[in-house]
Amino acid sequence: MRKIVLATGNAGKAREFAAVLAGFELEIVPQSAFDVPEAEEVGLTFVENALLKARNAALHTGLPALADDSGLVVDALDGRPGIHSARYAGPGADDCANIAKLLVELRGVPAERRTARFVCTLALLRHPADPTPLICQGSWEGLILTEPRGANGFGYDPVFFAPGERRTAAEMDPADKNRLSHRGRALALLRGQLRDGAAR
Ligand code: ITT
Repeated sequence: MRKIVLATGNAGKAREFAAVLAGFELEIVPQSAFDVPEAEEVGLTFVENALLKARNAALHTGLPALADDSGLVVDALDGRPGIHSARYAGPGADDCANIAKLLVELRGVPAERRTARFVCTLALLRHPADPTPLICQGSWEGLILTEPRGANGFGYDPVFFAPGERRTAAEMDPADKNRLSHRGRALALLRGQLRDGAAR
């Protein structure tokens, strides 16, 4: 496989993909290079939405497509914001508004019950009707702080504390985050599958 379209409009994700897939024998073209309309994310799970995004990009470009559906799953909130992570505080909500809503919902929840994980599902479709997509999933365990720390990354990174690292995802340099993160882990699995020739 040579050229594939990356089905995301999220600049933070696109930066991480570019870093992790650099040097791999793939030419990754962002879907912004084509007039791909936004996919309707009507699935109830990360895997359904990743497939919808990849299929939409494959349909509109004629290229194999790789999509990511990801989010933050917080135990004390019964898994919210989950698949609604991008627009948790409402349509068009930015990262600050989403973080603010999360912190309000977790007000009063003690440290030991603030467990959460980032999850990432990748879907690679060779063509829109591909009956055997490659699916790879990764997760990253952490705790939600009571206030933001750090300026790197995107999304909920400033409130996601990685206990093993003793810092938030937004306090890590990009290489460290990519090594540990849900997206980094899912991409490592995908690279393994591609190396084994799974995408032929
Ligand atoms: P695309 O659908 O165009 O890829 P999106 O941002 O709408 O972009 P999702 O529906 O998958 O994508 O939502 C993912 C959200 O989960 C994202 O906007 C962040 O709020 C959060 N998120 C995912 N990965 C993250 C990470 O590595 N660090 C911080 N927040 C993350």
